[in-house]
Amino acid sequence: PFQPTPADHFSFGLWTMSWLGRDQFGEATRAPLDPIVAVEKLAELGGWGMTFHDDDLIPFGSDAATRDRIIADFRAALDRTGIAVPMVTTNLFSHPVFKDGGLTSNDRGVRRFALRKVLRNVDLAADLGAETFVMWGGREGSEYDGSKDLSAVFDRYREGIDLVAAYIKDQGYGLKIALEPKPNEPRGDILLPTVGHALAFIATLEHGDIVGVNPETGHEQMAGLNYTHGIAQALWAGKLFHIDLNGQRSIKFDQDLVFGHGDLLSAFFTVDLVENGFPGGGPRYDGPRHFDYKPSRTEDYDGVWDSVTANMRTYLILKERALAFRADPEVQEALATSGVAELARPTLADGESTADLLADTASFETFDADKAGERGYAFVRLNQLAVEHALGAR
Ligand code: 3MF
Ligand code: MG
Ligand code: MG
Ligand code: MG
Repeated sequence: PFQPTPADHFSFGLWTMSWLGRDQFGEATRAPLDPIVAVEKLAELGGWGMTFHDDDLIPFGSDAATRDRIIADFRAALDRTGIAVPMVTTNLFSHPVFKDGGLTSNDRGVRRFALRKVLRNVDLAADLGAETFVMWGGREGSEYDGSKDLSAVFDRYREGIDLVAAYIKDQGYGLKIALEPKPNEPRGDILLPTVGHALAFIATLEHGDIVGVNPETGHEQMAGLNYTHGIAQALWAGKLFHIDLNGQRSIKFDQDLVFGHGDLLSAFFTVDLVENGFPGGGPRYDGPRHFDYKPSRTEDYDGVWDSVTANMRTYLILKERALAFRADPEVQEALATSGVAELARPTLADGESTADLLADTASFETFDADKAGERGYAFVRLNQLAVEHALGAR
């Protein structure tokens, strides 16, 4: 059991298994990984999709002939293994040219270069049949508040994203853009730090219809926020285009642990939402189950492959647990006691006006607030049932 198959739609960033363990304080702990080997290994382990930044596959600055050869070899490996490329993203953060940002660098020449790099990669994404184009603005931000015009910076961000979205439409590509929020790291403060900020920004775009979000578990948790709530609001808004699953243990540097190796109970409810949907129905997420994590630098390549499997197994175990939770008659009774389904009922009756509400004395003048305040919601019992299901004790 819990053996992943392509039908599970598990995808991984090429940069995850290829991470060599280089960090702020230490050198690489592993030798480079050939992208072709990564594709073959992912297929062998039951994965479905491989995603990548342009520079993960094609080293920055490669000439056109080298680029074409690398892409041809990669495509051959995809054909051989059946691995899909559901998402592609652009590296606007590694090269020194992007140290003050890509689309929002103070340097206009850098902004134009960044746009060209993105558009070239959009063409590649479409060519490989990707559906989602992720844009993580890791260097879009600052260390010092006085270093940016904090109004112009959003004008430039909007100009850049709208230009890319318009290009996608003009070319007739089926791609959608997913902005990935993160509060900090590598910049001291990154623009669009949370799902909420990104959603508010998208609402100002001219081509926002094809722009949504790609929330990452650890990124929301780095800001002390609830990931499941974040993806729920994005889903509710019709904007959950992609997800980056991983693990994070509280507010600190971006740990990129294996999914479930951070806040396990939060991971349980994330899987519950993705697999079971909202209790009362509503929009569902049907995109890739994508992992964006880093195999710890303590691991050799056996440990890397173990960690790839760990993400998928943890997800499948939590999926089984979440299905059992919702199917348990005791849970259904507890949900009813807690009034969970009551929330799906509109607060005003069908056709009732605000004037009707104001005239309804039962809702205010004779409403017994003290008595209503005595109601026990029994949320603790409900949560204990979730914990017991998550732990396999039921
Ligand atoms: C960094 C990230 C990024 C993005 C990637 C697109 C290097 O914290 O999460 O990965 O996920 O650029 O998915
Ligand atoms: Mg990340
Ligand atoms: Mg992360
Ligand atoms: Mg990510």
